[in-house]
Amino acid sequence: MLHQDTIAAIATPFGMAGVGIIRISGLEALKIARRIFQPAHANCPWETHHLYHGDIISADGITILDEVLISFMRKPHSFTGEDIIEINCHGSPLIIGSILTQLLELGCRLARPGEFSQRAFFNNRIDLSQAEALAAMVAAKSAKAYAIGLGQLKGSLSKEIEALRTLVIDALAGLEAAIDFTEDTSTEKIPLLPPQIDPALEHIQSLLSSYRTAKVYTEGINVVITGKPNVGKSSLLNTLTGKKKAIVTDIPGTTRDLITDTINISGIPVNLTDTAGIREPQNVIEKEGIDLVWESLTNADVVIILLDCSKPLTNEDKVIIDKNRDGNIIAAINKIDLPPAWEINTIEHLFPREKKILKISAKFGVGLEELKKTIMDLSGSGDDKNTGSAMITNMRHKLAMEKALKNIQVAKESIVGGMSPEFAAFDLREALDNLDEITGKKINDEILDKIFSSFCIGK
Ligand SMILES: Nc1nc2c(ncn2[C@@H]2O[C@H](COP(=O)(O)OP(=O)(O)OP(=O)(O)O)[C@@H](O)[C@H]2O)c(=O)[nH]1
Ligand SMILES: [Mg+2]
Repeated sequence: MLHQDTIAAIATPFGMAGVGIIRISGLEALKIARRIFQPAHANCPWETHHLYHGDIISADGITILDEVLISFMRKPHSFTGEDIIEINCHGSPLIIGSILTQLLELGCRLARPGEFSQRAFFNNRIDLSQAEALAAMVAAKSAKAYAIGLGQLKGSLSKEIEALRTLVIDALAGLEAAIDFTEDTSTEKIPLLPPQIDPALEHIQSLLSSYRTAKVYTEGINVVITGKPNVGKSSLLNTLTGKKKAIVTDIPGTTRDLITDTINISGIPVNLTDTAGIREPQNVIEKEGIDLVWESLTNADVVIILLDCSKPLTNEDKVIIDKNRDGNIIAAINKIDLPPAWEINTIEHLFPREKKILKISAKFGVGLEELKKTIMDLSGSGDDKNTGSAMITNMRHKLAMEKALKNIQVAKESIVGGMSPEFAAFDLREALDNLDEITGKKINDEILDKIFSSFCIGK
């Protein structure tokens, strides 16, 4: 697709920095660059993928706006598949802004969010799943999430989809032959199940099963710290994050709101939530806070139930344990630096046998390495074996993949049930469309616009 207009945008974040980058893409990119760039050396051949040193000159041709390095990537061997110019200027918002203004005056249009990636997609430089991988890399919260995105950008997911398409197309070819055969002879012939159907189903199921692990890498693990008032929940949040995020006092009922922060454990984001202490609320504010706790517990991947070993257990502790006993819980016995009012063996019967019971001191940072390790074990994220292969990280891809799975399953059932092969062929064609939604081979413009508009400007 040939875009007539030339777009420009600032590709680096707003603010002061060593360098700022302005990107231009389109038919006029080189022509416009020549009008504002004065090379330091008389010979400036504008060879593709070369960097030139010189000045950016204002429209009156007299004032030097900045000293820059400028690069040129000639189509089609550029990110967008169009001519691209990148200006590396000094990272002053003032300078970057004035160069951009000048580019707009010379005929560039300000790029919409994600428009460079959208052009790369339309010009077949990348498929839609690769464009989405790029956005995911920019937003990655952990090294592993970034690595998965990079794998997808390099085509790991696209290759899997292509392999799946081949299986479905071959299965369809087998069915179409059976349909022709039926028409030729006017005899009923029950087709055999094409040999590609079961491998295709297994392949999709294995990709779908990667979603849970991938979600841990991309979005992180949600860990909620709960317990009755004053057991040390806020102290634990503060020590784990190394910040004074939450107010700590010896007055029970100090925390009212949910307080969240993210830490990184072994390259995986762990979203911690400190909560109000659970007890019979003493006023409406506390009640609201406690309602929020129950809500946050429903979204928790791991729940830390904190107990205070320096004071006798109460009915409140037992209610909290009881309400969470089926969840992914860790019992953390806090304040072990103080003389104990009870021993671990007196509470073991309150938990299911396999539950982990740890001793910690939130205030003095004792036992926290073991606590972090247990969080990782419980979330299943210590299991690395999947990260090298293609993974599904994107909800849109997951939904399309589930639809493809369903359609292939229905096709299989209708063949096995002895129905005419036309029915199965119809379902397999639907499955192909579902796969093509992922790579963007078949997708409507509205969805495309929605996807790209969530990208950054300049990307
Ligand atoms: N000795 C000792 N004191 C602790 C420890 N952890 C917390 N404390 C103290 O216990 C008191 C309550 O701590 P918080 O962290 O505010 O407890 P909380 O569970 O957040 O309390 P609420 O917000 O009221 O629900 C404070 O005085 C802390 O200093 C610990 O490991 N050892
Ligand atoms: Mg608190």
